[in-house]
Amino acid sequence: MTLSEQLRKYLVMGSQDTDRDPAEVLDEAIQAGITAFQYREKGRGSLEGEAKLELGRKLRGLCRDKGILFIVNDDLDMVEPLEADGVHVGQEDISVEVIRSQFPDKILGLSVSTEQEIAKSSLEKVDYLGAGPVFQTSTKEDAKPVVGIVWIKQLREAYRDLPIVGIGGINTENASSVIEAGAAGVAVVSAITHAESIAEAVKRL
Ligand code: TZP
Ligand code: MG
Repeated sequence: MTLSEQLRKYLVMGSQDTDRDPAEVLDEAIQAGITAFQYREKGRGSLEGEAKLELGRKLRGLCRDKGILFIVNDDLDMVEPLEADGVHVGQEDISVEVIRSQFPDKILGLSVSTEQEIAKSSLEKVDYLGAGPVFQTSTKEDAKPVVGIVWIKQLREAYRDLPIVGIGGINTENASSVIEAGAAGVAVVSAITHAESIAEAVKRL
């Protein structure tokens, strides 16, 4: 599978995103057909320290068993302990140059929301772009202004060789518009973690 194919249905989740056991949620999502997972333990109610690492190990194990990409969000110090396939960072995090020199072989994803962010980022160091929030989201409290489908199209035209993953407010109704705009995949939190039926939601995505 190419990286683009692996990024197709990308679940992003931490314990704060579900009232259930996150391992159960991830397991159901994997069985239903997600292709990638990002461990994003962040925001109100999230775990810290050893508990965070412990849950990470459990989720990592599930992904390894099923050959699902396992990416950690921001926490560079979890990459090695969890033997992550990669790391996803935003603009507020350490620069991608530094991360690339520290992890030459890991998959590196970078969130971009504006032209200014693009201008100050070394895109040649990254393996894929996270673009969003495409639609309104209530999952991330400090989310940037909505960028819309048009941002996916712009990135697609400007960076032909970089897979793009849309994120933010993507659900079973609007996911196809994100792919049609040129995204390799859709990254979702609540469309899966708050679904009545995870199996159904993943299939419809
Ligand atoms: N980054 C930009 S929007 C977002 C993140 C992590 C949250 C997406 O959550 P949802 O529930 O899929 O809108
Ligand atoms: Mg970040």
